[in-house]
Amino acid sequence: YQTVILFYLLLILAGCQDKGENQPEYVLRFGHLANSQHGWHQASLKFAEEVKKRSKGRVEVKVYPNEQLGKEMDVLTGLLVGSADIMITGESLQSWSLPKSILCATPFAIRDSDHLKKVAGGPLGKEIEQHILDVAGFRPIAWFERGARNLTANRPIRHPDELQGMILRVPAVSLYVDTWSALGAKPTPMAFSEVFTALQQSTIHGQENPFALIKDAGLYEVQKYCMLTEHVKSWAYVVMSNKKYEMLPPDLQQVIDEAAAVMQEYEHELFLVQEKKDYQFLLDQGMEFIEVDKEAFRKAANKAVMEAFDADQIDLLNRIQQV
Ligand code: 2Q2
Repeated sequence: YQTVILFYLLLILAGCQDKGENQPEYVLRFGHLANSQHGWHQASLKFAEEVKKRSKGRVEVKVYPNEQLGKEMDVLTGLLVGSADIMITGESLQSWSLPKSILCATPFAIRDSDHLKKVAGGPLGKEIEQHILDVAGFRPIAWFERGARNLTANRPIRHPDELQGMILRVPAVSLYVDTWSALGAKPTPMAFSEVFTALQQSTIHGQENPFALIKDAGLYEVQKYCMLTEHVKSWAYVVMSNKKYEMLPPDLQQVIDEAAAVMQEYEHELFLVQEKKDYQFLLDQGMEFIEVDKEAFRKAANKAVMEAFDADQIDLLNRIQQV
């Protein structure tokens, strides 16, 4: 009889211990706007896996694609109030009194992929990251190269003159509003998760994004033409609430840093092969690619940027262009 009781006691104890080992001490919510096909999602899952492995299950990262955790601007607030912990963002940070952050996506500032890597991964990138951390309390833990942004619409556009009257969705980025206004369109800020429906219902006529998002959000179903404007070559940041980061013990902070480095490298590898595939996919789906008068776009955009930027932003832009 006693042995039976002892046996059950042991079972209960084992159960408790088991629970203790399996329950994570920390759960981190990681949101982004892309869908589960997108490289950002694959990279986020890689991060979650690395964190779990390296923390031996003490930290769990839950990934929410498709703005499931909220629209980009709302998740930024979420990071501060604790309803989200990690997210992928970039130029939208401009609206958070982070003037230097817009340099990650300034029209015609970056020449090519090589230039982008030197800037984002070098001292100027560090300067932007430090600014984001110091001013807003968002801690950049990785950066992702993105494909060039291209304009899509249901009519071909070769010159800015043809943009007159076009209602163009842009993310909530004031420099994008300034630039597209100067180019002649009617830019209207909108969350990414609303773009497909808005295009379908023709409340907007066009949008601009890299091939990857045009493909993964199915925008080719509602847009016939892709104008090769390549007006923005940008990178995005994976940012974590610094408050949350600092709540973690040092060993787990190290886990985050290491897992983020693995995620970054993984995303860079994915990006290398993905761009060409995405282009081919869009072509196969019947999208038509249109060469534009790039110089005309560049000239008008540069003028808008110079008018919108303050002295510090112009200084940073100059330093970027010297790299
Ligand atoms: O079009 C979009 O919503 C994205 O490609 C955005 O450029 C991106 O998420 C930025 O808003 C990043 O801050």
